[in-house]
Amino acid sequence: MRALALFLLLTAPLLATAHHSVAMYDNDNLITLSGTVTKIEWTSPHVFLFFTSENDAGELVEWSVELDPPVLLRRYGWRQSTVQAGDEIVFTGAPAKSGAPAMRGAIAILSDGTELRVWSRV
Ligand SMILES: [Cu+2]
Repeated sequence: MRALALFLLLTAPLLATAHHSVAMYDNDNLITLSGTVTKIEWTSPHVFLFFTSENDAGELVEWSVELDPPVLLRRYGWRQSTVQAGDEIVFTGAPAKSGAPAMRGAIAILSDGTELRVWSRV
């Protein structure tokens, strides 16, 4: 029983990563963008955060960021109150191969400089 619990504890992050394909993202070419949070949705199996960022033409574009499941984010130090709409944020993540303004998050830097992981591997 104890061995099973330990096994589940050790493999949970792997299962969480594997259950949902990240093939739609360019995981070998991470990008970093700064912007302003518009909303965060604490949904399962994945949390989504939206922020607006200025593109090269000076236009505001809304990006969606896919984060790990809520249970893993809490392990990385996230709470529901960590990020609010209007907060400045910097995201490093894997952009969608389609060219859509979407990414799989890897690391977030909050407005106070705190760096928080958002996925079990970068
Ligand atoms: Cu998933």
